[in-house]
Order: sequence, then C-alpha cells, then structure tokens
Amino acid sequence: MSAVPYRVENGVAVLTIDNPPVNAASRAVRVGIVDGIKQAGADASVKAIVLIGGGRTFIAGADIREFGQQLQPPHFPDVIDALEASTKPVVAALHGTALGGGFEFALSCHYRVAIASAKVGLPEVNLGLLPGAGGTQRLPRIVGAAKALDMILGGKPIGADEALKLGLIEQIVAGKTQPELEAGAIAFARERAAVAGPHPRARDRVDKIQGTDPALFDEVRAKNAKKWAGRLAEFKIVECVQAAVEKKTFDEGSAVERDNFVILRASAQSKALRYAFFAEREAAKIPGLPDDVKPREIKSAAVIGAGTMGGGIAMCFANAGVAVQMLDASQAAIDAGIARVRGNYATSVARGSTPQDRADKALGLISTTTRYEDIAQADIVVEAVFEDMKVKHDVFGALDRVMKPGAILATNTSTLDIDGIASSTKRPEDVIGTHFFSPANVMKLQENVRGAKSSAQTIASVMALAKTLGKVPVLAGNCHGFIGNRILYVYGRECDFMLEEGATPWQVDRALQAFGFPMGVYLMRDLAGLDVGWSVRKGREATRDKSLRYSPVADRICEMGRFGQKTGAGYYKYEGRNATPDPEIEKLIESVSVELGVPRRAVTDEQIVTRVLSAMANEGAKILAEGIAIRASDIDVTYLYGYGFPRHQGGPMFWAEEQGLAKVLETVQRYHAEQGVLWTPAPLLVERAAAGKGWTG
Ligand code: 3H9
Repeated sequence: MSAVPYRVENGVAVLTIDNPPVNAASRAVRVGIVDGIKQAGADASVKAIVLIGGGRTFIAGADIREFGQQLQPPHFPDVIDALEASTKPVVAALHGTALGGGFEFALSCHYRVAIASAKVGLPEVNLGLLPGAGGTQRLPRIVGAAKALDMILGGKPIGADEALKLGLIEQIVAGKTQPELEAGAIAFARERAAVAGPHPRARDRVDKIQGTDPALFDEVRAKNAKKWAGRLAEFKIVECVQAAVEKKTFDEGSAVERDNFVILRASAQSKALRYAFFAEREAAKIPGLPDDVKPREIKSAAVIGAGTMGGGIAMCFANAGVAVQMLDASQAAIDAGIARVRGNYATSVARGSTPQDRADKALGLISTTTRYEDIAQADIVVEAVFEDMKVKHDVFGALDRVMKPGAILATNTSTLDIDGIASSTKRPEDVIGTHFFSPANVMKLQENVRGAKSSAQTIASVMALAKTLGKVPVLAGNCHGFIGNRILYVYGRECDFMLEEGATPWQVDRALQAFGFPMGVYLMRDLAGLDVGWSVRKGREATRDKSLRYSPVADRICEMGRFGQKTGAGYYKYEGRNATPDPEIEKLIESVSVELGVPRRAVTDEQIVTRVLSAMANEGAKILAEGIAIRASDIDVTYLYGYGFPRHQGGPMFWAEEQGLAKVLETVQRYHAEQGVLWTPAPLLVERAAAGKGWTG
C-alpha cells in the first residue's frame, strides 16, 4: 500500500499523503510522490495534479527521526525536481500545517491553495537546521529577501491570510475540511490546466530579489550577534538567503544551501535540538496511567495569592481563555496584584507582543475576591502563597471546606512536601503540585508534582491543563525541590564553592553564558533578589548539617544590605539594570577564602562548565534512580523550559551522555576525592558508565 495513494478525479490526479500522525516526508512518502507524478505524467487523461495531505494536515516536514540515519533515496531534491519538472500543473492543497520540507515541496509546485485555517512555515531553525530543500532559494524569490529572512530565522508559521497577501498561496478555498479543500483544489487545478503552460516556477523568478539592499545581510548579522552567539544555523541561513540574491543562478544558490544543510545536519547543535523536540513530546506521556483516564474539564480557575507569582498564573489562565478569580486576604493585596497584572499587559501591548484587544479580553476574564466561598465552584484552584507549611495548611484546610467535589487543589510550591500539604485536606487524591516558573506568564515549564495519593485523573488533568495553557509539562515525584530546584541547588552550590576556590562571580557568569545560558547564576540571583534565599537559609540554619561544606558568601553579601538589582548592589554593582563587577565583592570573597582556609587558585572557564554540569548530571542520576523523574529526558526538558538551559546543548543529562557517562563519572570521582561526600557518585551513573551505556540504552 503506497504512502501516497493515487486516484484520478475529473481529469485531475490526486496524490494524497497518508503517513499519520503528521504526514512527515519519510522515504515512503517521497517514493509515493515521485511515482505519483510519473504516473500522472504518463496518463493522457490527466490534465493536472493535486498534492494534498490525508487526515489532519499537509506535510509537517522531513521525518526528523531519519536525520540520525543514512538518508535513503529518493532524496528531497529528487522529489522537488519531479514536482517542478511536471508539464502538467501541480497544485499543492494545504491544510493543517505545511512545514519545513513539506512547505518546500509546496513551494516547488506550480500553484498553492489552502483553507483559511492552514499554516505554512519553515521552522527548521528550531532544530538547528536550515530549509534544505530549496526553501532558502524559493522563498526569497516569492516574498523578497528581508521577509524570507524574517520567516526562516523566526521559524514561526504564518496563517493562510498572510500567506495569501505575500503571494505564497494563490487562493483560499472555501470550507473548513479536508474534503472541501480537495474539491476546491481540483476545481482550481482544472482551471489552470485550461491555461496554456509553461506553468510558473518559483525558481525562475527574480523580480523580488532584484534590487535587494546588499547591506541587508550584514545588518541582520550585526543586529543579532549577541542573541546568536555560539549558534550555527542562524548564520548559515543568512548565508544561504544571501546566496539566493547574489549568486548568478538558482542552481549556484542551491549548492550553497545544500552544502550548509549537510554541515548542520551533522552538527552537535542540531542533534541536541532534535533530541529536545522529541524529549518535549515524550515528557507528556505518563506510563502507568490507565488508558481510559479522562482529564477533568477545566473551564474556570482560581488562584490563591495575588503576588507576582499568583498574578502571573492568573494571566496564564486568562490568556488561554479560562475565567480566573484571584483571591487574597486583603483588598490592599488584591489591588496591588491586579495593578501588577494590568501593568504586565500594558507592557506587552506597548512592546507589540500582545494586541490591545487580546489584552483587554484576558483582563476581562480575571476577577478578584477576598472570600473563599466565592471560588467554591472553580474547576481548579492553584495556591501561590508564601512558602511556609503552616500557611499552606491554612489555605488547603480552607479549600477543603469550600471547594466543590472534584475540584483540583493544586499548589505552586517550589520545594515543599506535597503530601504534607495534602494532609490538611480530606481529599488528597485531588491535591497535586503545579509548579510554575517566574515570570509565570512567560516561562514555558509547568513542573507537575504528584503526591503519594494524587489520583490518575488529577495527574492527567494537570498534564492536559499545561497544554491548554501553552506550557510544556513534566511530571515529577515528591521530594525537596522536586526535579528543577533540587538540581538548581547543586548547581548554585558548586558555583559558590568555586568562588571560594579562586573564581569571581563575573568569571562564573561569563563561562556559563559562553556555554549558552542567557544569564549567569549571579546575574540571575541579583535579578531575582537575594533576600528571599537569605531568609530561607536563616530559617533552616538550626537544622543545617554542619558537617557539610557551606559557603557563607551569599549570606555575607546580604548582611551588607546588598539584595541585588533592586538595591543597586548584590554580587555586582548596578546603574539601573547595568551590572559591573565590584572589587568590594572580590575582596569579600577573598577574605572568606582566607577565613575558611580554602587556598585560592586559577579556575578555568572550562573547569567551571564541566564542574557545574557534572554535578547536575550526578544529581540528575540520583533523581532518576529515585523515580523523581520518569526519564532522563524529563530532567532535560525541565532545564530547557524552566531554567534557561541552552536548547542547543540539549540539557544536563543529554550533555552528560554526549560527553560519555564514563568521562562524567571520572570527573565526579575526582571531585568526590577532593570535596568529599557532596560529590558521592550516583549509583546509576556508576552502573551506566560501567555498562558503557547512556541513560536509556
Ligand atoms: C525539515 O523539514 C528539513 C527540510 O528543510 C530539508 C530536508 C532535506 N518528523 O507535536 P505533536 C511526531 S526539518 C517526525 O505532538 P501537534 C511527534 O514526535 C522538519 N515526527 O503534534 C509526535 O509523535 P508522538 C521541519 C514528527 O499537533 C507526533 O508527530 N518540520 C514530526 O502538537 C505528533 O506531534 C518541523 O520542524 C516530524 N517532522 O503539532 C515540524 N513532526 O505522537 C515539527 C511531528 O510519537 N513538528 N512528529 O509523540 C511540529 O512542529 C509539530 O509536530 C506539528 C504538530 C505542528 C506538526
């Protein structure tokens, strides 16, 4: 059975791609298209050809899983040649998403039609690739170089309306369904067949690239230099579009594209980004949940606590069209909270990231109250109050009294025991952690934390909720800090020790930023404010294990009244948001080294990165063995979406696997010998390294 069944209707050959779920252009699809075009060419009764996706979408691109293997013919250029060389007009009929190689197939057809809900785009950059099937050459020929750069570098699909305006499609077909699209495309194809050929080919056009400002490409490179530091694909994309404009022929430009695509496909960055793509999708799958479990419907929500976090979470619901009530103890807290939310919307409207009408609509979905009785009918309530078990008990006790049966009682705690919180209710099966990341309306991660008694339906509901909110969910088990903050603690701890051993905050930050973190750990702490962590540490001081190494540097900085950016000084000195290294802090750190008897030595940037990542992977291995994370890749997803881990590095567990677990273990053992118990190698790391395996192999 062909992956592209062929049939003729009314003198039009219809090639229907049948490769669920997204009709990826795997080998069978490529074979099917080439064969279908050949068959249509040879059939005298056929006057035109329609290429259409079966099911819910056109082709969503190359089959990403094939990139790790030797690619089998026919290759993408073979398919494109077949489409383009057809003397009978070929019409691509688009619905769902026509992406990457799929859209490139469409661009090499003579005509394109779509239904109004279709989306088209070239998202390869998100996988560390470039459009390698002529997209960097054909797109500029249709929309001009500047717009093509915009679309390819942005990697975001556009709607059919915009595609029509840009000349990327010829017609929007009436109707909403695939059969309606097919009928419209056949009618369109018959019209075109009645017109004498040759039919238009994007490769022959020069009108949109002639007269391109030669400075455009350097300008784009310069404008993005900081954002793209260390990344490959973006620069290669600019080079290819430049070749489309500057090379004498289409084929010369295509050769530049092909060479660069081959480089990117083999690159470590693309491997990491492709891994991240699948890791994100895996994380949504929860083994052990009964197949028939149905998430509860969430049509209304309530958030307890109108602080920064509570307001951000309320915005998430409102942005997703879910009515949400914000509850706080006093009207003053409510007023301050709603003012902050309004301010956030005003800022994003001013920046152009949210249209005014969308902001107004979202704001209209947020209401406030100070009375628990008012939220009783909400389908879910998310608690975002102060991180104190006593306060959480009070809140959950109140929720237990008022909330309707079947409401989900979620907590945004970032560290506390979910079972402890659930114990203040008589319905622990409805209690679960939904840990959002600050700013909650921006950060993509939703770390869901299952308690011992959270029901399968409660788990399924918050996993589904994440999708509704446009978040990426990971399911964690219950331990102090769960996946994310437990590893973050180790990360920060090792950075602090390196300060005492000879590094400076700015060196640590520089090394982490060179690795790809958008912000180093100390700049991040200064931004978040140092006082919160200080008060947590003071609270725990009595119970801290004094036999373990502890760095007092952060406490000393707070004792100086330096709480970070908001006080104009923290690890750095600030003028507004501009941070500068502060010799006073260097002196303070040196004096701590002397006081603790830690000899100072040169620490290299490479040592900083290796030490931090090895410690993270070692802790990750413990988390994995304890079942706190379901998969190593879930730890990576947590870091990619919640902690700004550079996506093109894949995540700490991916990093470790790429290094080789034996090599990482060697580093861990070396620090264990030097630093002691905090570096005890994770048994799982030892086991996997000895077996010569990765985390899952
Ligand atoms: C390319 O085209 C290169 C060319 O320029 C050059 C070639 C020479 N391949 O996301 P979902 C799977 S690069 C293989 O949950 P949604 C996905 O893993 C490619 N598998 O659904 C999942 O599997 P599972 C450029 C793929 O409705 C299932 O399909 N294209 C691919 O939320 C459902 O996916 C892209 O980058 C694929 N290409 O979103 C598009 N795509 O069920 C990548 C999906 O086992 N894809 N799968 O977990 C997407 O952006 C979204 O999947 C899409 C659907 C918007 C299509």
